[in-house]
Amino acid sequence: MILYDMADSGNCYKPRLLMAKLGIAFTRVEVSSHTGETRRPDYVAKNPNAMVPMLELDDGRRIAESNAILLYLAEDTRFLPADRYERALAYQWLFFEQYSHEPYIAVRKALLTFPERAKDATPERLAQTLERGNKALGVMNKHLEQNEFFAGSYSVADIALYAYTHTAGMGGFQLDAYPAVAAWLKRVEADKGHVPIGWAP
Ligand SMILES: N[C@@H](CCC(=O)N[C@@H](CS)C(=O)NCC(=O)O)C(=O)O
Repeated sequence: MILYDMADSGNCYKPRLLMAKLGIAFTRVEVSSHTGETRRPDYVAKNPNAMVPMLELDDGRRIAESNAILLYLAEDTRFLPADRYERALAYQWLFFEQYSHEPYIAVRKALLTFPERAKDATPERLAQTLERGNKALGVMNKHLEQNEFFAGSYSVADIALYAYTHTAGMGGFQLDAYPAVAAWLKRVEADKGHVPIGWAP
């Protein structure tokens, strides 16, 4: 399989982390948004949404959207709960990650650390992403005060939420204010086969 990937992207880290844990061999092709490669016509022909990650299967079929890739890879493994209710919880947190978490926590980090995004880092945008990102961290903290993981045991939901939560400090979020989240980050890192964001096959 080929993963169209970007080394410092949390969205791309999600499938990389799961493939590392599953011991799945893959080729990674760097397509960086920093240099505009995601918008190159040959890449847009493959993914009209002009984003990474994208997984290309051995037969040439392709899957975009990080959480869809996670669900594809996790089928019949311990990373997708067998129990119907817990599986629904995993979906719940995957959708939460994309709608209520990533657009604020990932985006604020990009606004503050990616030179090409600096022009978008207006005071209004920084204030909005800070407020909504903190709301998401609060929701996670509340859940994690009562639960070890997001959907029963460690699952794709933890992978998806870990990807940008562990670097939230780079976006100006104070993780110390969310002790249950901080403790969960350590549990995720202690799960068998964990690799850091910089890992590549
Ligand atoms: N919802 C998508 C978001 C992917 C996304 O935002 N990818 C960024 C890199 S982290 C990207 O490719 N941006 C392209 C660009 O800005 O040109 C997913 O979860 O895969």
